[in-house]
Amino acid sequence: MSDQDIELEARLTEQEYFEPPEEFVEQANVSDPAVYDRFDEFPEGFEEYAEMLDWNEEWDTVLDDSNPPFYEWFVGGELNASANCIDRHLDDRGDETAILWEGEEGETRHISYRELHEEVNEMAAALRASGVEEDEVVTIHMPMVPALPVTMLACARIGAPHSVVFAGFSATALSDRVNSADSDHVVTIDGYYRRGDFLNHIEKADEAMGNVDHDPEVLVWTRHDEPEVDVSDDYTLVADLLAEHEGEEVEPVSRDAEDPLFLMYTSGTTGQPKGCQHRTGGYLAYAAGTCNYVEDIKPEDTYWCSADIGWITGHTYIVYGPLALGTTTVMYEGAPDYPDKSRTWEIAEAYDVDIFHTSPTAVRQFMKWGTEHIEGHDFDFRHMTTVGEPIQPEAWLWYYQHIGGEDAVIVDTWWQTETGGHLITNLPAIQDMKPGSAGVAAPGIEPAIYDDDGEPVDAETGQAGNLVIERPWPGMLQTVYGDDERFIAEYWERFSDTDSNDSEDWVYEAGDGAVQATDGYYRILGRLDDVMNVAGHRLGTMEIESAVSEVDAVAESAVASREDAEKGEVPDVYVTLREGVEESEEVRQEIVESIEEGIGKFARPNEVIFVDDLPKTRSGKIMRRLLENISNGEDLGNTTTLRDPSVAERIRDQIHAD
Ligand code: 6R9
Repeated sequence: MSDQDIELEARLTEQEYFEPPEEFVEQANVSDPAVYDRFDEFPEGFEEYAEMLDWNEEWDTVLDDSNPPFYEWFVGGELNASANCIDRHLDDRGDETAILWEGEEGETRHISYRELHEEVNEMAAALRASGVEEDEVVTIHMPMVPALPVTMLACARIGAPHSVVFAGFSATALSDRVNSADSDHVVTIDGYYRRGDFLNHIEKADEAMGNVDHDPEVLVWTRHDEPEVDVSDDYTLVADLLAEHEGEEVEPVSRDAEDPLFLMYTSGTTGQPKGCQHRTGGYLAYAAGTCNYVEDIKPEDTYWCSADIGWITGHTYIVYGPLALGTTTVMYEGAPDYPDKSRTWEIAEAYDVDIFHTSPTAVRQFMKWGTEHIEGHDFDFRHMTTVGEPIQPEAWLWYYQHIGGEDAVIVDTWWQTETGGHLITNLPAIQDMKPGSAGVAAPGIEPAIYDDDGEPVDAETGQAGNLVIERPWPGMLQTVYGDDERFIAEYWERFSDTDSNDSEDWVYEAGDGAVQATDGYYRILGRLDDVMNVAGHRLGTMEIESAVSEVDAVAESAVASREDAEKGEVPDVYVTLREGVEESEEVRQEIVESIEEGIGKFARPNEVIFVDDLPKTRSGKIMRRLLENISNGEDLGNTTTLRDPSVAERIRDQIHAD
């Protein structure tokens, strides 16, 4: 252990809870614990969030739960998300910065609400002129440039749900999503900067279009005034469309509260990702509400969430929530270590960021890089968030001391693509912080821990179990796009009485393990299903395996998660080869490439391990858990259900031979 580790350990042993600074509490958006009582008036409590928005038509029913799990929120209400994020701020805050963007090469753009209004209107006109219709899903494959939120908000304005695909996803992942959503329009960009290089991004769309089973129109933004890479003649340049629609205004379409706002594909327990479908009213209300109460955002703040908009965190906590509240939201295009490891703190200083939101992976990285990159940078956060994975108490304390200067609050927020917004988190002025713990239930949310038989586990027992949510909430997904059965099978079936029409009999299964302490705080232990969390990116082991199976030389494969000090988890791929194929560097390379092509470079395996056989149960199921034990150097545990226990032992001996 280093001196730093010893010091952190000592402090943690000494102190379990950390109080929010008085200065924070005094200015907090919410500091009265009565908020929890108000939200316990279920479902009416959630009206408090809906009232933060402007509605064209007031709802007449807060929650229709007559057909669980197909809940409907703010029924009868009508609104437009783009009008809520832009138009309604024009009178008071038109000249204030809505989006503060910094490109990797150092250029900056301060986009005021008025400018955002103009750009979104022109893009909305352009989309409409290209034939985008209300309720048509537009797939957007774009990096962290202002054109991305502009396109999202333009879609929202004309009532076309968007499906944003993280820019790091491969051509195959893109074509899968375009096919699944049956998108007739795909919006992309020529390229963007990453660690000083201009990446050709459009080539992914070029390749993807060959695998799309229909013929979508491709609209192309350019990172600079002119395209920097070849753009196919079949595509339409957005710049040309915008020129045709300069100055045009598009009346925001009044959307039913239940009309979908977007799809976000996420990994599950099968090879095919699921399109989580989010509603307009409930989602936006929940995004605005949690930004207000959990993130403590005020219009005059500068708020920086360093996630990528291509994931749910960016949707809710870079775009929709912050803009609905009329604040300034920061976007940075590039890598945190380009041109050097102090880039993050330079940005924080230059823009005087008040609220900073990042992932435990980033914190561990900053910690590894060392405090010398922070020193000398004059920034002062009032509030900091973590999301995406459990944060180890040591990393938490380091973040608290070195980034927060011991006078910022930290909120650890647990939630998922499916949940739309935070579900387990403290309200920073109300509860004390407890390193390593996500905290208590958010207002109105009813989490519980069940054992495998569906019996509630009492906090007093200190026992871990399945994290579930016993009551609906406005930010929850509506369904899996086009697949109501999968929606039920993935999230509800296990712990619900699916024959019942009483919503009390329906329980949402999160897929995470958790334990509740007697103080009511939840500690999240990680996924219990075949989903991994690599540097906060969610990946299905089955998705990786299906990419591996594309390689001819491979007979069978299994992906196991290995614990990693920096990324949290990384995938190890165990492979058996076909008869007559020898293991070789070429085959290994082919496997890695197949994963990069099928999913994206961010899914690259930690190791490819060639084995003679995979451990299987008597019924022939591969036991990934055993491989995980092997990858992590743990005991094999009970191997009696294996067809041939010696297989696991041989793999263990092969890997840990030295
Ligand atoms: C928002 C987001 C969801 C999964 C989730 C869990 C893990 C998220 C966490 C956390 C521990 C936290 N997770 N927040 N684990 N503490 N504060 O990350 O969505 O990409 O769908 O991932 O991430 O395992 O089930 P998503």
